[in-house]
Amino acid sequence: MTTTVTARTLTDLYAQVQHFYAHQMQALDGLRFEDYAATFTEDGTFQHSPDAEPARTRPGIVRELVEFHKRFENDPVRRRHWFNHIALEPQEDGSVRSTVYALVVTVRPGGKPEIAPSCVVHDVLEVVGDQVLTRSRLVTHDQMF
Ligand code: SDN
Repeated sequence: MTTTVTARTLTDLYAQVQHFYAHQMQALDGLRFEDYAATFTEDGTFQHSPDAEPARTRPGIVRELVEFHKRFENDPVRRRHWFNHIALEPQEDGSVRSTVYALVVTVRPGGKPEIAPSCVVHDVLEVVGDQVLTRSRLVTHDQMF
């Protein structure tokens, strides 16, 4: 069954999107890049930094993340992306604009958490029944102004 966004309460949608983001970002932080890419539409786009080219399609997103994470090859590090202040705006076409604050927390063995960068995530989500997918994601960084 297909349910349009307009037929739902915002509360239901909000819980659904929070649940989606929890699984999506735990895939990224667990370095499960194929699982992360599978949370995008087939033709999805992903730009994690303003100075990076947008990655397109699921295989393109995996390639970009593998490339980006090479910088941590000899650097034992755990990174976690914390999402907060998720603001949703359902659109006429059934998609949902989602604007989210994100902090990237980095921890090295025995070290203290470092918080950087501080970001704003600009997503367009496709919500069809029980399924949420990211159609596009642009991440802006607060230090770049
Ligand atoms: O997927 C995200 C990201 C992300 O992938 C990021 C990456 O490096 C790979 C969702 C929401 C926010 C982000 C933020 C980043 C930060 C970016 C650059 C960096 O850590 O220096």
